[in-house]
Amino acid sequence: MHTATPHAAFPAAAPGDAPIALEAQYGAHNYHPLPVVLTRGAGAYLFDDAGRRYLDMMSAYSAVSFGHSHPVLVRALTEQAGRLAVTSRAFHTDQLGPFLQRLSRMTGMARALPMNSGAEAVETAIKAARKWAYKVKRVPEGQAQILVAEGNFAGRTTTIVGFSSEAQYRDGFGPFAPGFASVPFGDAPALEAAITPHTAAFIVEPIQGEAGIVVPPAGYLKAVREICNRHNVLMICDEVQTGLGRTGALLACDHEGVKPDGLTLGKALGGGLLPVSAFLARDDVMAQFTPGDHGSTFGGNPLAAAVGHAALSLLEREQLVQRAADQGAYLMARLRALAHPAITEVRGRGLLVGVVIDPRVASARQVCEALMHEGVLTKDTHHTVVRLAPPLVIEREQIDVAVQALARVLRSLA
Ligand code: IF1
Repeated sequence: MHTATPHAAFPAAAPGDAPIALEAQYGAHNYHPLPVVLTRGAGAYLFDDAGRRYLDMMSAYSAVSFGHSHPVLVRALTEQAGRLAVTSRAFHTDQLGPFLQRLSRMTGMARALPMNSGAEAVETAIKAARKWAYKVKRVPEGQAQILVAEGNFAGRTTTIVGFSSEAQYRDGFGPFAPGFASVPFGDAPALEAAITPHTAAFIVEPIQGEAGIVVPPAGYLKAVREICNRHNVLMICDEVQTGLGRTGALLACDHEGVKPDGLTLGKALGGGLLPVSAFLARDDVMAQFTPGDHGSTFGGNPLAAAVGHAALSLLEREQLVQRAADQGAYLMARLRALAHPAITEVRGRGLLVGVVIDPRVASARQVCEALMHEGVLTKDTHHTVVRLAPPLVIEREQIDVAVQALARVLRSLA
């Protein structure tokens, strides 16, 4: 009797668009995906359930910088998974220390605290900044303030959406944590004017991703650094999206020669295979964490550490930072050379590029849907911006294919 199949009455999933219907019926509707069902990825390509091939011009919001299923990373993953995957931080492993050393040395930060998602890394930064403010800066208990930039995106936790300037991200999810205030992005004097004796930190993306690939004026990060120094405020850069080569520098802060006091990394840190994030900081900031203050069941697990370590090694070995700079410059030059009237702006840095579409011609979503039919996958942001952020391993010929597809799409929509 025990061998009877308990769910024999349930129909098996049918082929075709059944996966979409199943998501619609059994999932929460918190996303609006393009109508394509992906089954396989390799390098800069994705394949759907009908075997059609697509160029991936989004790379999972920069998480797949190395391309899909990079063999070196898959090997690191499978070898470690077969040996030791998850232990919790109740014990040491042979993988965590070397990973943290590599991560700290590459980024020039003193220490790293591993987490899983980007949002958790930002939450870790918030906790570190507040405790540093109370214990080192001597801000009165409960009064620490953290400044953020308008247009920020740092994840979906209740604390983080509480300081978002996007109404939809907040609507219905309050009450929110106090202790945050916003200043305009790219405006250094506004930051300085907002600082009070209780300000612990300023958290900022060097280039705002979700806001529509917004690049601040030249000199902004340098000015922020000077202001933070002057007022003993921590400069914390959220490089979950911009870090690890995406913008043509290891860190986007490097473009202005600026070193932050705290840094969040995620996405590409997991090699496109696992969620791996980290908060990195200078010594006196990280020293605020003592045993029991903070943690995560999965953070720093040996599987994540092995894959993260392999991803950092690969970044260096394949010189992907320089590659992002070169291919990004080529992509932007090709897009600008289109000189298409429906494109009102091409902006970004490295392989993090936004193409602004004239809303009188089409919405960015319409462009992305049409691009899908041309074999190019990407995602719109803020209704008017088509995001182009392919794997850093993308070839020039593949960039040409994507740009030609965009030109065809714009011609057909105009
Ligand atoms: C979604 C965009 C990208 C981030 C920065 C922290 C996080 C993110 C700078 C949190 C996450 C995401 C998440 C994704 C959409 C997305 C995004 F469309 F909003 F603009 F990447 F470009 N800091 N970014 O960009 O990381 O907790 O998600 O690992 O749908 O929410 P997470």
